[in-house]
Amino acid sequence: MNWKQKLFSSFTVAAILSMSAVAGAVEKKENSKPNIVVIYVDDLGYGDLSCTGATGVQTPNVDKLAQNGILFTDAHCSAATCTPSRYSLLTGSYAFRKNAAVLQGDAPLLIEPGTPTLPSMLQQEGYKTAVIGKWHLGLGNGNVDWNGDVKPGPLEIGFDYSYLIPATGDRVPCVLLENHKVLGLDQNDPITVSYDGMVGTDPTGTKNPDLLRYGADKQHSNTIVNGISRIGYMTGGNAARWKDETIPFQMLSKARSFIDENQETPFFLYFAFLDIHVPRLPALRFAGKSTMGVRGDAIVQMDYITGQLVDYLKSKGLLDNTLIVFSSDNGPVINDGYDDKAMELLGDHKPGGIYRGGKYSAYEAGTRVPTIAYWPNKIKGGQTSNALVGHVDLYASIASLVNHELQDGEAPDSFNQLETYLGTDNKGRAELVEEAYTLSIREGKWKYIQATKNAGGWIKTEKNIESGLSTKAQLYNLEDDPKELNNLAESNPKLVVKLDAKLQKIKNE
Ligand code: NG6
Ligand code: CA
Repeated sequence: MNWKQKLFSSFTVAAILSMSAVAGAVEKKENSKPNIVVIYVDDLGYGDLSCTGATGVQTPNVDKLAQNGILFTDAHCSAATCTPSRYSLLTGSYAFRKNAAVLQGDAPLLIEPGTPTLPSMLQQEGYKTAVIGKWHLGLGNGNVDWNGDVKPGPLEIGFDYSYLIPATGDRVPCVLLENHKVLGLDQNDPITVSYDGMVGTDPTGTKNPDLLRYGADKQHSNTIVNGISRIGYMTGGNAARWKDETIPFQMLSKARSFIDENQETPFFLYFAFLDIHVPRLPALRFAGKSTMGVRGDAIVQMDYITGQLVDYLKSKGLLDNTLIVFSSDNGPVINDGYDDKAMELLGDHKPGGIYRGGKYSAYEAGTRVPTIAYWPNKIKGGQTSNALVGHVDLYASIASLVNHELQDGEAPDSFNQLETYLGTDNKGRAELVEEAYTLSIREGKWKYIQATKNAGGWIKTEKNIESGLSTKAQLYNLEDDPKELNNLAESNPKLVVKLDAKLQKIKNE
């Protein structure tokens, strides 16, 4: 309460009591548990926002969240690819414990029903929960029938509502699911999906390159949907196939309905963008809105939709008591399989900011992603925090926020960092594991990257990204050398042994 509100409340108790119905409703909203919205962008790099130094694209709506909230400069998703990061976000458990890796579009559900999850914990605490957007955590039991009830899925692990892109934008099946059903499916045109070989007679990128809007590499040259060849084969489901251009708007519309329906209870919305992952097909109204071609235009679209979502919460009188966490599931990639001119049009924009590497990489740009916490009622605006934080901690931090006591085995790798997330302290984590085809550990200014058997040459040759993998141990002092240019492992053998032992211990916990 500010002084005006205090004055108002002390002098007008009687008046409020006489207006109890209306005032009671206002009080209830103010005192009740906050709504929680996690906005998770796909493949957005540390430097991809104007508030983190982007050139070539402006993100005024996201910048506003940062300006009126906290911008974290050393926050990390759990891994340098999508599935493991999302697994950790929802379970509060490191993804290496589950061997979580990028999943195909027909993979079974990775999180077993019964596993405590962020949404199931919030359900227990009286929240209504929804996931809207990219899932990529598997669906079904391993032999999913896309024409029937597609389950288990989000509804079986803690979400009350789901509206899903099943895997990635570049993987079949290219259909949207609402709860257990494929939306708009004509039962006379059933869907078959395969990652083993061709099904049906639909054109593919390999056979029909003349039908493509973008050229693609071999892995992305299977079934063509909406003029784009994808990874994997599908046939049928023609009426249900998505138009990439309209997905963010459909997501926004579903988010508004979810908010409408649940405005009287606290809610948790996991809003998982498809942008700015490939294929990048922003709606026409965003064409040319950046100087970077479709990758930049997709960032503009993401920013616009974020603004619309925030405005909607505001129009409903809900924004002040909503905690919004905005971030990304892994670092940036420019060329991820399609000839969309993202590389040619990049200019001097640095998608990973000053950091080395990118998506797939063990260097900092792999997991150090722009992260913003915003909550008008609680978070003082205009803050920048350099505390070391991990998205894996959102589970325990949010649990603390809603007074949920963690049970044994619940969110095992998640630490309560609520004070840091709310900006009332700047401590952050003492240590944090980063994952990217190897494991690294951060401790204060130090970062140790474990040696691997091979140096991940494909990341450089196929993606033009420095992998950060090496057959030798690596040790960096990020305070003096944030770009990870000077490997200090050989001159600090004791520290290497110590950090390696620490990592092993965490692995064996
Ligand atoms: C890779 C895909 C890439 C992307 C990635 C997952 C290649 C050749 N292809 O297998 O395009 O889909 O998986 O991205 O690398 S993620 O953001 O969902 O992790
Ligand atoms: Ca991703």
